[in-house]
Amino acid sequence: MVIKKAVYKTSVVSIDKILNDGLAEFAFVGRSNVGKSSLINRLTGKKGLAKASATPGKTKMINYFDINDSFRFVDLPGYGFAKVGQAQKDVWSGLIGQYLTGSPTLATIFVLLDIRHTPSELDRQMVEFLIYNQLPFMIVATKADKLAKSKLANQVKVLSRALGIREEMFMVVSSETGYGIDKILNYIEHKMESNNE
Ligand SMILES: Nc1nc2c(ncn2[C@@H]2O[C@H](COP(=O)(O)OP(=O)(O)O)[C@@H](O)[C@H]2O)c(=O)[nH]1
Ligand SMILES: [Mg+2]
Repeated sequence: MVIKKAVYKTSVVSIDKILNDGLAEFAFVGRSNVGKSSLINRLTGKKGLAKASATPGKTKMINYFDINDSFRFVDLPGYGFAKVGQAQKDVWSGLIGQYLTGSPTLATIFVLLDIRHTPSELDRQMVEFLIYNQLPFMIVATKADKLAKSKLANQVKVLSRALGIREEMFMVVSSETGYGIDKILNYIEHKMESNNE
């Protein structure tokens, strides 16, 4: 698929403001700094679309982008800022959790993990939450350019075992080099086709 048009739509900070107009949504979740905004920029070919890196304000919002006038990308707040404890547990009962369980047109949730790191407790909780709620998700292992190509496949095995998720659910990408970006675009294209059947 080619993304010809990508425009910022809006940002919301409370659940009563989430969009609900029937457009299919592809959401991006993961800890802060894992590469959510960079991936959206790379997929759309628009460098400044989702502000990459530390813009603290935006990171607490749900940011929507309209793609090809036919679906949306949704940049979700990063988890992992707060210290472990009550504040952290509230992530799932808070905005992210409410968005994920309250968005009937969610086509896929892309869960981003840094390919170099063992999944954190919060990554594990996220995956459990998605499985428990029977939500459609895929795992995206980011920053592939930071590892030798020969090590990528084995690292996917490691992550797959750590999470108890089959390897077929993993896509490996680099927003830096563009590695794996076509796979995600193809995946989205197929998902949209099957949505329209
Ligand atoms: N080397 C490398 N750096 C990346 C990649 N993706 C993101 N980054 C860097 O990681 C940092 C956080 O990225 P960002 O997209 O803002 O993460 P977010 O907080 O999940 O939205 C920034 O400094 C990016 O330049 C990648 O594929 N390769
Ligand atoms: Mg971001």
